[in-house]
Amino acid sequence: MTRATLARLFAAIVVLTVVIAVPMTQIHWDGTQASSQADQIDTLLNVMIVLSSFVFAVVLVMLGYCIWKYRAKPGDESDGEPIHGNTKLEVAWTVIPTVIVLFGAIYSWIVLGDIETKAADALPVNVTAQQYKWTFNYPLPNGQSVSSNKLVVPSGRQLDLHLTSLDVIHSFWVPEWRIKRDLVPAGEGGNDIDNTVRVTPDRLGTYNVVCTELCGFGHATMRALVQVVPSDQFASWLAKQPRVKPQAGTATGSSTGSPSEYSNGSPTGGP
Ligand SMILES: [Cu+2]
Repeated sequence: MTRATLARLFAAIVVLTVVIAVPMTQIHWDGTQASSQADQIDTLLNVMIVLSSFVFAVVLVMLGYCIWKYRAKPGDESDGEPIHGNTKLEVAWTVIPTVIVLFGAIYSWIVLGDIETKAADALPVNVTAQQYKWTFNYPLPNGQSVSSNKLVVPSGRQLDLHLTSLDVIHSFWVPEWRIKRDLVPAGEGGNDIDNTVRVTPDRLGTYNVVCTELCGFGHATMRALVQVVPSDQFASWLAKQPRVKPQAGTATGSSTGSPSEYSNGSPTGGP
């Protein structure tokens, strides 16, 4: 292969990469950005799209080139040349993908470490999945709790979601928040799978929790409403919800629930 051919192939790969990657990165795959993590995740996704487009372009261009260059002439019934090995090529196609994969792994690791750092005032919510419904439980400081079928959360405050499944594997996903985590049922000896996920909703509105793990016949209907509201509105919503009594044996105070832990400095309606 001459230098000129190599340069032309390289140019074709670059052009094809741009042709694939530019439209792909313009699409908002997961809707509007509604959490403080969304921007970093979208940037990560776009970098991965560009890298994947490059790899795809290399494969397509080399495939097309080989089909054209090494096509059999009409009437040519002879065997191909007996070729074995090409050390330079093999080193290249081992080292380049290794570098790309390592880059992707390290970059993702840094982004995940960054967006999953726990905030001091994180709001704990227990999320329980079962075929085919979601339950959200807000533990209160006095041992009582509030249980809801929709996930109402304050805007601008980190959520510390603890995920449990009662039957099979489900997956918690709010596309606009860009976070997704599996809920794995505890086996013998408890659950050693990472079962918390943190996210900071920063855009008011109504969204959906979507189960994104095929979990049975009702999987497609396994959704729950998410409402992101201002923090004072959240506190008054929480105050109006009926209290769930603590289980026997759980230490509890005599007062009714004080939602002050959830108010984030805003006035609360009181229970
Ligand atoms: Cu499910």
